[in-house]
Amino acid sequence: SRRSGQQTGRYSLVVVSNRLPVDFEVGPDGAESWTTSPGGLVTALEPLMRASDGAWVGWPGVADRSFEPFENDGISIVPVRLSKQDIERYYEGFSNDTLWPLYHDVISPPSYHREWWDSYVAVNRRFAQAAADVAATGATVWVQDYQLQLVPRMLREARPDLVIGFFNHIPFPPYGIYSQLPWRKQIIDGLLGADLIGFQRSADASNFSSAVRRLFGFTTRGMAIDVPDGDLGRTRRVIAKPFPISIDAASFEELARRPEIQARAKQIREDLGNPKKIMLGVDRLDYTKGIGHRIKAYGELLRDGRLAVDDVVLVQVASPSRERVGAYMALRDEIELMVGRLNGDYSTISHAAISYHHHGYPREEMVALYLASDIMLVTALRDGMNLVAKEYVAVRFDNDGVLVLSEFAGAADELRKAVRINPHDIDGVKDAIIDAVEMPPRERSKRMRALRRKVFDNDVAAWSASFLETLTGGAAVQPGVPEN
Ligand code: GDG
Repeated sequence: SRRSGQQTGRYSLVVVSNRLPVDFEVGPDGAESWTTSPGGLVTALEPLMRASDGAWVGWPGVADRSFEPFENDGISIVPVRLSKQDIERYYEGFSNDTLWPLYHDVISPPSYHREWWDSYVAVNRRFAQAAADVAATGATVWVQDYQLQLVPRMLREARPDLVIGFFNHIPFPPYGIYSQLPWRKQIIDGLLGADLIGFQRSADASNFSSAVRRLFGFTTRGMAIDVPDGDLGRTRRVIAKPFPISIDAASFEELARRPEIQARAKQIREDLGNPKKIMLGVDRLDYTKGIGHRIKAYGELLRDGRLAVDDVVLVQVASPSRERVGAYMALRDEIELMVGRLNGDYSTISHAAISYHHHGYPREEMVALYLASDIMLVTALRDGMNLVAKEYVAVRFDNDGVLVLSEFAGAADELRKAVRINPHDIDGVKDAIIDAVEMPPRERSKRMRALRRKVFDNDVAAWSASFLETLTGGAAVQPGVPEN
């Protein structure tokens, strides 16, 4: 029962995300090329996409350029065009300066601008149309993340034959916070166009269901929401359910076992002066990650003499992020002021208190850093999952290392054997760091084994398989099913 005028495409599995798994790049000499950005999501979906004739709809990372669909490594790439103004309003504006802070407990105040909202609607429509154009009759479409929350409803209206899933990679806030949003009903209505809405934690799924009840009064029972469909009193069942995302754990362990990466880890320890304990933070430079709280706790431990600068170092990788958004510029100044002060107060000629890096590194270097570090500090104030915590665990095949983990990261639901912290409680963070420093080897190994079981049992392939099986009832998307 397609709407007249809508042609169907040929793809039986369509993934829709803000960014494509490939980036279009223009070199300094003007040379144009496509580079693959091998994220976990691509790794997990690649085999399924190849086996079931899949297409990926998204933005190629460059403004004002149109591209025809093309094939990349067995996956069809369908680029969506964004203008410079779309990027400013839909992406940097509504996505990263309205929704991102709102969904992360208003750690930074969200900005509400009607022209950003208008752009968000227009761009979501463009993504929905692109997906509708390429999806085969009865295809499965999987929409990713907060930038595209209106796409499920728009798709369902254009193509009622489709099976539509949505996964939210960031938290869904409690109603008291969510209700600030001037477009709170439109966003919920957009999401309810999906058959299955996945969240990181069960708290996110129940926050969503409660917003549905408060704003629309629909009946919800457990994970099921009955959404009125048409005017004959019929309802359509939508499921809102947690699917905690993960990483390709085996590939991280494989990297960690390579002799050259182990040698690099040793070299890093030596270059840092072979301190007794190396602590590590790895985050996009984002106000949700609690980088300042971590530095404050560490600085007080040095001040109090509970840690000595000759014995420890904090390596902080803060990868550049959203540098055109005001809150991120202010955060960078704040963090770099703290780092400078702390190093000024406590570093000696031979030992820096903090080794700070505002860079992105190749994955190999990240794995070497994880291997070289005795203690991993994840102090997020709010985080959908936090993959860094899982990556640290996946590389520690030596069953050593201590993970200090914020209870406000989604990963805390699964990684119960981490040293848990409330990052707002600076004294508690300080005590947890000392516990990690003093933890005996047997205790470290016992905890790391338990953490590794969790991460390897639910890797990203298990995550995507379980989402798609729930979405399609195990029928529509299976690798190895021949076409026709
Ligand atoms: C969002 C949600 C959720 C970081 N710096 C470098 C680098 N990274 C990699 C890490 C990790 C990824 O980026 C960051 O993932 P996180 O999960 O930690 O955080 P977000 O970027 O905020 O991701 C989050 C996630 O979506 C998935 O659903 O877990 O809660 O906020 O893989 O290793 N990688 C390299 N160089 C760097 O400098 N190569």
